[in-house]
Amino acid sequence: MKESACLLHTIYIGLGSNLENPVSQINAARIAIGLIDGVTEVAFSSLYHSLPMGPQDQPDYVNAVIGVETRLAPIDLLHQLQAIEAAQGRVRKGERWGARTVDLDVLLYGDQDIDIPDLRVPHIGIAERSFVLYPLFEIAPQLVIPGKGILADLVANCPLDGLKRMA
Ligand code: ROI
Repeated sequence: MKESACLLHTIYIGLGSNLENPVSQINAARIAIGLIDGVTEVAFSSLYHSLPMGPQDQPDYVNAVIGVETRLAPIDLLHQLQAIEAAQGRVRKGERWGARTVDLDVLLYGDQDIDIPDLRVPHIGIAERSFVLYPLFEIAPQLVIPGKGILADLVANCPLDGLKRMA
């Protein structure tokens, strides 16, 4: 990968966990993301306690959003994030929307629209999910989301759905 040929992008990644001590999982993933070669953390939101979206017979979640700068291509970043998920014991059981030790979603990649196998950016549910919008707004209140609009407006129209910022 010829990193030098690529521009520096600001990327936002959503972190979510509801198994095996979610706060530790989120903190471990944050550290691991910062250790990816060519990735620099520029912002990290508070941790948020959230009710499960999707099947209700699973534990509550802890969510956060990290902002990073990198020249890595989207697919290379995705592979690095998948390796972190695997290292933290994430098992994909084929069940859609089931519990997970850690989930790392590329929410935004600069102002790009990306649609390649395994990666849609902006992330598909970004505009409706309180556990994504509120932490993102905390660290990047000025953002405009390609195809969705002004982040502040999306937040204003998104119910909290039980989301609570943790101390
Ligand atoms: N629900 C919440 N509250 N937080 C998440 O990170 C989360 N992630 C998911 C599904 C199963 C959709 N529900 C979630 O992937």
